Amino acid sequence: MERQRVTAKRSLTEATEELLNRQIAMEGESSAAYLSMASWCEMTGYDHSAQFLYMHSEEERGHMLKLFHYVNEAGGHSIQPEITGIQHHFTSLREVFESILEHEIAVTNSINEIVNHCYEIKDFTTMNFLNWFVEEQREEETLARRAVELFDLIGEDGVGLWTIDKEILNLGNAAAAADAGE
Ligand code: OFO
Repeated sequence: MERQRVTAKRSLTEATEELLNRQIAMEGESSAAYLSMASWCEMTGYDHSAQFLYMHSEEERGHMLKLFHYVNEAGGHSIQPEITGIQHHFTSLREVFESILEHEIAVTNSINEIVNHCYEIKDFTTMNFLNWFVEEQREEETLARRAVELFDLIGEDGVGLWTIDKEILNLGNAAAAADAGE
């Protein structure tokens, strides 16, 4: 027999729970998408970008778990998302990073919508919790934008792509070091 929820009362609304579960799915999709990109990069010989993306995929799983624990601790039910439709093939390294930038902008918009919802219903607890994601998205977007800029700054001809591949990992390592020093 299914175990009943012990605490029936909670301040988390069903609407907020649903929005947070959608965000859980989005972070899970990010993790899966970046893992798939890491595989393509490794298979294509972009080893540094692959390393960056393997790390990034782990980071996204961390984001998903942060939300997962919050929803359950707030008296809700975190749902493990079904993840399908992941892209496995790419035409270029530039395409990989352009789609990361687009994806991160979509994640920022999604977080902002949930924060706005929390503000409107005065759920300041969840709003406060989401502040971490607001700041994280600022960093994630900057990182993705810097990676895309490398393609025009360095140029893809000659040893260009080889250099871009190395610089992408440098960007990732610098961001990780900055996070660790926080
Ligand atoms: Fe979770 O920040 Fe990227 O998607």
